[in-house]
Amino acid sequence: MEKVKNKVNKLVNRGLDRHMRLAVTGLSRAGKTAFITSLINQLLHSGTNPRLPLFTPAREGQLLGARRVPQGQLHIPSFDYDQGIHALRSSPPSWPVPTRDVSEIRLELRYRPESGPLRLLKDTATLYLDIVDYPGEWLLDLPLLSMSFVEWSAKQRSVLNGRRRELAEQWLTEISELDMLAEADERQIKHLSGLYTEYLHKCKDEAGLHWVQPGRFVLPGEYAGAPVLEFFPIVSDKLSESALSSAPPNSLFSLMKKRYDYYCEHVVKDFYKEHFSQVDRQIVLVDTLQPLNAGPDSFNDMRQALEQLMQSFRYGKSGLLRRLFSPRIDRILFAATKADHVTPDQHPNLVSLLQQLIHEAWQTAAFEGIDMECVSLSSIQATEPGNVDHKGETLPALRGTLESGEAMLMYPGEVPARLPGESFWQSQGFEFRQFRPMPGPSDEPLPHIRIDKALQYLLGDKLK
Ligand SMILES: Nc1nc2c(ncn2[C@@H]2O[C@H](COP(=O)(O)OP(=O)(O)OP(=O)(O)O)[C@@H](O)[C@H]2O)c(=O)[nH]1
Ligand SMILES: [Mg+2]
Repeated sequence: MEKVKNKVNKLVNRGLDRHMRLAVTGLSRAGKTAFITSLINQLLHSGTNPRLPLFTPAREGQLLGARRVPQGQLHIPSFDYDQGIHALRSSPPSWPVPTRDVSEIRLELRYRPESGPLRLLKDTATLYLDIVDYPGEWLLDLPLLSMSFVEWSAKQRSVLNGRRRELAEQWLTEISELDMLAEADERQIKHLSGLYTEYLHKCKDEAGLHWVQPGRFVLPGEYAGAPVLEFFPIVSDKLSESALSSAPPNSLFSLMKKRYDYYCEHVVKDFYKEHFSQVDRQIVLVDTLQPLNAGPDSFNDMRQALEQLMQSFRYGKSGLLRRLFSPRIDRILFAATKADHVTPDQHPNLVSLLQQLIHEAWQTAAFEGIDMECVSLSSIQATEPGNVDHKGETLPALRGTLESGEAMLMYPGEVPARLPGESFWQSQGFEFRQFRPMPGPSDEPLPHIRIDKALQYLLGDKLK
């Protein structure tokens, strides 16, 4: 009898467990991996963590603790939290490495329900939290799903000017004489796709640009070497639509169109279906500081890439994501990352700049009744606020250690509260230096700025 009772209790408990899936989105280098690592770290320490005053369940003691448990999707690699922490706690400390493939982690959070039906049934309850990490580049592929090969090619052609044209020169020269309607030659396609991929790498590495499509070309993951990653946009505008629509099936154009369609259908769609269809909450991380430092081209490119990203994530009935996968997101947090790169007096400007950057997406999501908030945060705080004396005046400053090992006390500059115009770029620089993470004991939670605020917004109500 006792055995049966235990079994029934177990089944009831399991039925009462809650699940939640958090989508961490952001362009490449926005700080996704650092955010996930810090979030896991803070939660794993939550039973005794003094660094979470804004996270009510931890502050009030409802959250009993958290632990890592085997993830639900067994075919996906596990998020390498240990490697990230090891790097951060090494001597000298270093940042987690850039993400090259998708990975996932599941946390089990134990809490004391404070009210509601759960409180009547149990003393403790469980929330399973699933988080996915992936390279930022892959997110920019979502818009491809609403474009044909010809439309996508036209879009690529429209940005091939200025610095991009210079970087694409070799590829452009070699394709200039190409007959798209002639019979396809596999070796030639491989060679030219290689040159196109090189151009994308240069955009990213040499020019610090974000808008790089298709994203898998620069970070192929499991598709490395597969023919689905061998195509390129047609940049000649000499071919009429009717000539293209009647292109022979064995022509270069038809073969590339086929690969593009396959890429959309099997690579892009599958990725979103697998990782974004079940999402409950989303955090959008935006690094505004690095592009502010790099100059107007980089800033505008980041802005454009972010706009594209947010357009794809439209949640309305006509939104691409909704039409394809109908996610049930009810809250989105927009976060300006790496706030420890500026002095605390600049944090309000950081938030207001972010608000301007995501203004349109905000309007759309608000219309759909989705809750939203904007914050500035630092997932892993690498500097401490200090002061400098300048001409008899005491000014706020930052103290930290540069990647080179040099100790530094500096004033990085002011963050514009509005989208920067000509005068900002001409009159004022913003100095962004890469800091090393601060050293610290491995049994203590990582230092951060407002991760507890993010936790409260994303999880607080789920742990009641
Ligand atoms: N100072 C400071 N630097 C940060 C913080 N978060 C991230 N960074 C810096 O930003 C870099 C990129 O952060 P990641 O978390 O790897 O970015 P990501 O979005 O995962 O990038 P991809 O994996 O390439 O898409 C890190 O290597 C750090 O140099 C932070 O809170 N403070
Ligand atoms: Mg990453």
